[in-house]
Amino acid sequence: MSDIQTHYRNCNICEAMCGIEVKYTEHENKKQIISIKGDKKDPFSKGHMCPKALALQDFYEDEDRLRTPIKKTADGWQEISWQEAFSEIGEKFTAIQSAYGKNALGIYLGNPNAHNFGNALMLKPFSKGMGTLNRFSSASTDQMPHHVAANYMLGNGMLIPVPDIDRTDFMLIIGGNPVVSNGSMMTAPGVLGRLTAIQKRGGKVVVVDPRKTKTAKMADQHLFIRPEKDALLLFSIIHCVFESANVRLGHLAEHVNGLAEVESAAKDYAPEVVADHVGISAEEIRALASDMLAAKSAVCYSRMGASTQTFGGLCQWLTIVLNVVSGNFDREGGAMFPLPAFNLLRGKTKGHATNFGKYRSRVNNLPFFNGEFPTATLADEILTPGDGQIKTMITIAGNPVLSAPDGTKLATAFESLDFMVAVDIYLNETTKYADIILPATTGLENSHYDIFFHSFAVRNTVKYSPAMFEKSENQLADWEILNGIASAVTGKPTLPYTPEMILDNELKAGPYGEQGLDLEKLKQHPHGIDLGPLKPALPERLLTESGKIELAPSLYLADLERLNALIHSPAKNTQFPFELIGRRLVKSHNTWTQNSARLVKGKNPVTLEIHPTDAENLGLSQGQDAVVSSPSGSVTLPVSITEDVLAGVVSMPQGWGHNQKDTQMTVAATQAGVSINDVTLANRVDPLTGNAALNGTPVAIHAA
Ligand SMILES: Nc1nc2c(c(=O)[nH]1)N[C@H]1C(S)=C(S)[C@@H](COP(=O)(O)OP(=O)(O)OC[C@H]3O[C@@H](n4cnc5c(=O)[nH]c(N)nc54)[C@H](O)[C@@H]3O)O[C@H]1N2
Ligand SMILES: Nc1nc2c(c(=O)[nH]1)N[C@H]1C(S)=C(S)[C@@H](COP(=O)(O)OP(=O)(O)OC[C@H]3O[C@@H](n4cnc5c(=O)[nH]c(N)nc54)[C@H](O)[C@@H]3O)O[C@H]1N2
Ligand code: SF4
Ligand SMILES: [Mo]
Repeated sequence: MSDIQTHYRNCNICEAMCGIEVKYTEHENKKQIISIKGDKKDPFSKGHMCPKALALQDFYEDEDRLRTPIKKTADGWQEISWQEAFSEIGEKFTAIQSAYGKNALGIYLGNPNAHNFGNALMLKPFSKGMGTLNRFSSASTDQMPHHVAANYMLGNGMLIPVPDIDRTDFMLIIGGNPVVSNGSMMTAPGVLGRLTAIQKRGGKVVVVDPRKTKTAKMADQHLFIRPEKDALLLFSIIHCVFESANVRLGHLAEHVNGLAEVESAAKDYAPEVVADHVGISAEEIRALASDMLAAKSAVCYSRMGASTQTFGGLCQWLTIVLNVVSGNFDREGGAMFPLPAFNLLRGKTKGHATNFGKYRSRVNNLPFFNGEFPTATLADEILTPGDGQIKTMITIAGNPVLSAPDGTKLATAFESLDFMVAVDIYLNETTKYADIILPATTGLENSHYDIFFHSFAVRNTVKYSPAMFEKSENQLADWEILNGIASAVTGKPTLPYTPEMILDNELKAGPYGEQGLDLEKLKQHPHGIDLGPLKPALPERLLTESGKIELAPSLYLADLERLNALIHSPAKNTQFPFELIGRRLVKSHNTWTQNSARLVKGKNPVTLEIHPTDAENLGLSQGQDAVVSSPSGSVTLPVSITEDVLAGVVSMPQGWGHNQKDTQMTVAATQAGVSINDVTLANRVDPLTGNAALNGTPVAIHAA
């Protein structure tokens, strides 16, 4: 058929940045999608995509998706004009901030912002412009410990090393399940292929996880670890590196501070000391260390399981330490630094690093970092009266009622606000508390450039995607909505430029600008351009004041007392004896993709995985309902009895629970499941970084 046309772009659902090819027809200015496939000519993803990309069509066509601003009235939700919406928001925010102070406005930013070209550029100036310090985001229910470690050790929170997966001979994965998540803080489209390639070239993949995940199943070795004991394991491996006199700093020898402090600290964590606590034998730990050291190149990569836990800060610090001391830092096959075409670190000078903890949160004394306070404390900041209390909120592409610890408490908090605004595409568990919802264009309606994830990519590539669908007259992009709000509140837009103008400037000023890279060139290369493998970049790109890698920043050493308590006074929780961990599913992304019928068809995936011995002790049989409870609440869901989880540990999916009244995600409601965050605890954080400790939640289980 001759009228079939093709649109090339990147899928922007997750961090993998897969190139896709969308076939469509066009009649009377209306485009109809025929197919979505992986783009074989994308130099990075080479045709790979996952089932979620197909749902981009569903999100575009979704009848539940909001397309005009709506306002809550006594007679229910009513459509209003953008102008009406902006002026009411302007009036309310201004009145509340004048009465109670600037910090009376709270801002919460969710995960899709990181995948949204316009907002990735506009949110920082927008948030600053609103004059409040009460800013929160999903970063602190996720990767904050990575930013803190990079900040202290390398001089900037965004200077984060990524595993050189395509050249490594040994990959140690701690608390990550990239085969399902498609990689995180490691943009590596088609990651399963990249992992298998390690094995094909004679290398080894080792997974450390309390659950035998899909990644663990394909790996050469899987070690079950007790939740939240990763810092002990990492220290113990580092101990072995020193003990066997295998510290190899290579080209970094003159550029490392704090080696002696690390060596001395590591003395306390011999494999024999930590083994029982970690649940991995001393022999296995020693073998792991010597395997890593024997490999031609090796890298330790640790993710969600090792950051959203009470020792997340220490884990991310020790991951970098291990890569440095084992001689695998800034080196082919080790942990390396991407050089993105839009370089977020352009112009940054040494010693500028953010003043961590310059402010402390009012109620729980948690650190402000990277322009925000930890989300775990948001509910308390709203519910606790006093000077500085949050009275009004705006959520932007976030669903913290389902995604943040103790979501039910957050729902109560949102309900108590004087006024709330949500910039979102759905009427969901969070946005239902808003007084006004402002729906943005999404997915295929937006142009796209990945501002953030090129900075974490395992190869340097670059790509711009134009919008496929033209937005209708009454629609606005997220960044245009932010400008509308900013203008109504402050009298001027957040930024007077379009995202495309900023991109073009940055490309020209960036590391490939001299080679003629600009937006025009990207438009001529719809599949993207390959810029080559990662290259060694240190010490030149270090941004610490000393110009060196800071291996032993004092705040980490100060946190060791807490780690030592794990060994010397281990606590047993008799009331809540199980440890709850989360899991991700292939066909859902966090809380928001469940309104796609093709993604939620089939058996309900929201089950509680439990070990056969535990199930037997509790008298639970396959498929029977169990109640999971903690001090914050309880949920009831069917059990799935499996040896894939460690005894004493239970696992349930994150991102579910679309069963609430007054929401409108009709497809999602048919397979609602329950929300894990009805039982996680807002007061369980990593005190070092303030990151939520979503994994390892102590819970009780009994038959329903
Ligand atoms: N227990 C537990 N909790 C977790 C996790 C876990 O592993 N376990 N994972 C954590 C992690 S890693 C993360 S990142 C967070 C995510 O936490 P959140 O970011 O709060 O949750 P999301 O589901 O990503 O919410 C996305 C929201 O954005 C809306 N949306 C989607 N697309 C668009 C768009 O184009 N524009 C606008 N304006 N809105 C849009 C959706 O409707 C939805 O309301 O959850 C965290 N919570
Ligand atoms: N399909 C799909 N893909 C996604 C998402 C999704 O919802 N669905 N979400 C995206 C987002 S926002 C993110 S941040 C990434 C996350 O990407 P990953 O970190 O790769 O994904 P998780 O599945 O959260 O992996 C965490 C692993 O840690 C394990 N774990 C839990 N507690 C511990 C512990 O104490 N120690 C150790 N060692 N392991 C532990 C869990 O069993 C799990 O296997 O995935 C992204 N990709
Ligand atoms: S892995 Fe799937 S969701 Fe992630 S970018 Fe690729 S196609 Fe999209
Ligand atoms: Mo995330």
